[in-house]
Amino acid sequence: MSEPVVAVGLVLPDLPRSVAEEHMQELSQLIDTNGGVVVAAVLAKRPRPDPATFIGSGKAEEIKALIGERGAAKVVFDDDLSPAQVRNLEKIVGVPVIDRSGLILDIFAGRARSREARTQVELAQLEYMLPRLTRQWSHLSRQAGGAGGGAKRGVGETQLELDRRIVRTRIAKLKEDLVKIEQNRETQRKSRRSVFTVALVGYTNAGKSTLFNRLTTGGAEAMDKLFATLDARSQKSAFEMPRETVVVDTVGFIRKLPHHLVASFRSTMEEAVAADLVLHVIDGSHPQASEQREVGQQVLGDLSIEAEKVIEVFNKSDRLDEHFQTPHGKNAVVVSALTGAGVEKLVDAIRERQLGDGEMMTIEVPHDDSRIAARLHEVGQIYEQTVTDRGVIFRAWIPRDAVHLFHAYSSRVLEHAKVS
Ligand SMILES: Nc1nc2c(ncn2[C@@H]2O[C@H](COP(=O)(O)OP(=O)(O)OP(=O)(O)O)[C@@H](O)[C@H]2O)c(=O)[nH]1
Ligand SMILES: [Mg+2]
Repeated sequence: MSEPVVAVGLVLPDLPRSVAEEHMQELSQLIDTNGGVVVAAVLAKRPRPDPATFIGSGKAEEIKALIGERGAAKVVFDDDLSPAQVRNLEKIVGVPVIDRSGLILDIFAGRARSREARTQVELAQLEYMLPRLTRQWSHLSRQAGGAGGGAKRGVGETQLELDRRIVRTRIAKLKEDLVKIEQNRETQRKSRRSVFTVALVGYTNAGKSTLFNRLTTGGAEAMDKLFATLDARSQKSAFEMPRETVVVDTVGFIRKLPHHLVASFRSTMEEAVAADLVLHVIDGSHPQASEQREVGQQVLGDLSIEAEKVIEVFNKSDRLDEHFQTPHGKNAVVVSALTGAGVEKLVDAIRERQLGDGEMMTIEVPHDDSRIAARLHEVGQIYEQTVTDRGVIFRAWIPRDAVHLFHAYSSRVLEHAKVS
């Protein structure tokens, strides 16, 4: 059964209410992903956060009443709270209070499968927990299988000091483990240096794994949950490419991602840094698409990934209405990973990146024009050919200096001709 939760957000003067509501929508998705259900959502409006209770003690009392009314077991905040704010709030409302980082860390902990992801999440959790350890805290050293094993209290050391020492020791151990895991990854990456790697990055739930499955022979789990993917997974391209190509799926981003997670998932995101090409997947149908795009750009910037290495992939085109502004230029493609629409264009864009100076063209050669067919075989790289009653339609890469030879045969020109 889902745990009943009260969701709380704060509206500051510079935030439009509609945006605050979208953010609450996302919070409720996070809560749902974590096995909870929102039984009441509260937006508190204030000029600034209250240092003691974040939302003010009056609002906290209102929430307490709501909890009683709706039978809620927990309160979840859309923002991060200081340890003192959590304590003060819990005193008023009488149920556990979870902040945004705590919630996201919980989700990650529930999803982590590989040794690397589990190490990364545990490290982030402990770093988060350390300043929050208090005397009321359950004693770590007594927990079977807990962080400390059989640590004993030193002379003059309080239980709290012991708990902190146990956590710090564990943090140091996890950091060492991560260094080893990273070295392994690095070795693997070096062994495939001649391979062209394409990394899929972007906001959580944008459709990275669905697109990964389209571009490869599949196997990634895709679902309507936030942070379905935590591990970087790589697989060969299912499409024929000029170079041997591997596609890498990665962990998603979210706005206000807990900084402990950013730090510990750095090695996973290194996959994007090391990639030859980055596909920044954006859910174009999302009401917050432009904010999500900015979050992605921010992360790519933080990773020092140059813009030239990035193609923006506007996904979920099957859900777009006619008002959607189709992005222009070589660095943007519109696809539906679900239906496959536009994927061929994206694959062409990847091929073009690999081949450098040239263009992917669709060229229709009439049956009686053997001269141009010969020319095409001579200078082009042919990926597909379809025989029709009029001629043969080729998908081919043509070097820049030969593009003009085929203009009259390219389907773009043919389509124009049909219209006029
Ligand atoms: N309508 C529509 N839905 C899509 C499309 N692509 C993906 N989805 C759906 O969006 C949801 C999220 O897809 P995923 O591929 O898991 O997204 P992701 O980016 O890998 O998400 P995380 O791993 O959680 O960060 C799933 O329910 C998909 O079926 C698309 O082109 N159109
Ligand atoms: Mg995924």
